[in-house]
Amino acid sequence: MSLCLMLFPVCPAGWKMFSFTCYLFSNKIDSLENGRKDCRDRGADLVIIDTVEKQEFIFKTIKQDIWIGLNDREKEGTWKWIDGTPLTVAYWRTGEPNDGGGWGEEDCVQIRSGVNAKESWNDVLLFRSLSNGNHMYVPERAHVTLIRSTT
Ligand SMILES: [Ca+2]
Ligand SMILES: [Ca+2]
Repeated sequence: MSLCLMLFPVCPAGWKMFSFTCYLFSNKIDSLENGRKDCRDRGADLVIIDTVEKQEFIFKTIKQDIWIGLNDREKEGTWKWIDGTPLTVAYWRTGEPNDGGGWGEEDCVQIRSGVNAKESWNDVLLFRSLSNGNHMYVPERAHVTLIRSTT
């Protein structure tokens, strides 16, 4: 008789797994602040992009622009992730970040869908008044449940 024990990570129903982290592509559209609150209510937070693989995964899965957890609200031009880590590798659109280019202070970041994966970030106003200020958001949940399977 042989017994095989395996540990494998699982995500809650409806969430997608990538690299041992769960993502919910719910197509929900809201303001950055409401989006972040919804993420946190789910035990998650806005997406943090720390590898090129993750950038490509998120980019290819989204159907519209999304908020990500990056901002320079504390100090203009100093980009920080919502977990406090500084930005090291970025995927800005050409000409971005432009801090609004005179239209206002852009301190929050969206990933534009339908452009190039590695050139898709744009800094935007927290409350966009020029156009629709609501984007989709993708909760990212770092913790996965480990369950033990015996076969
Ligand atoms: Ca800014
Ligand atoms: Ca911009």
